[in-house]
Amino acid sequence: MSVDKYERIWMFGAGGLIVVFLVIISITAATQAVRPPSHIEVVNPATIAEHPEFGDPQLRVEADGRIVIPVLAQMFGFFPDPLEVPVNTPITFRITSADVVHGFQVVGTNANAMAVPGYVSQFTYTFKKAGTYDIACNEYCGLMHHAMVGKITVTEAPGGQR
Ligand SMILES: [Cu+2]
Repeated sequence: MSVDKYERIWMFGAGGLIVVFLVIISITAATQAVRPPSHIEVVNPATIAEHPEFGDPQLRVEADGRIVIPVLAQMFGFFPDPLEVPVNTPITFRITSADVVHGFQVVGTNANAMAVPGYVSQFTYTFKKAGTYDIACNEYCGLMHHAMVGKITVTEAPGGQR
């Protein structure tokens, strides 16, 4: 049985690529830890209950007027919940997990981050429309994953600002 010369070149080329990919995947898996893609900030999940920010997470207003919300994701809910924020105001979310990897997705927006134990995921989002939004966990985290839903109510800013 003979294989055409060009067929053989392509066979070895494709086989070589598979080997290269497997080597890259193996090296990555052996040397890289699971972590968020940006904003590397660490926190100890074992002592999270005593943490000054995440032990009893509460919405806070910084001296410069920014609204910051620390969020603790934990089987099977988000804390604090429900949330209430004003419309057209930048909201900085700081999210971590007490146990396994969870997701934090504000449904119908592009506000979306992973909640990884040991790390703080942070992003800032401005709601343009008042209303009530669901927050969904979009990383499978256990038996009640489907019930892990939070709520955020976006209210018209006081004084009728738009
Ligand atoms: Cu979850």
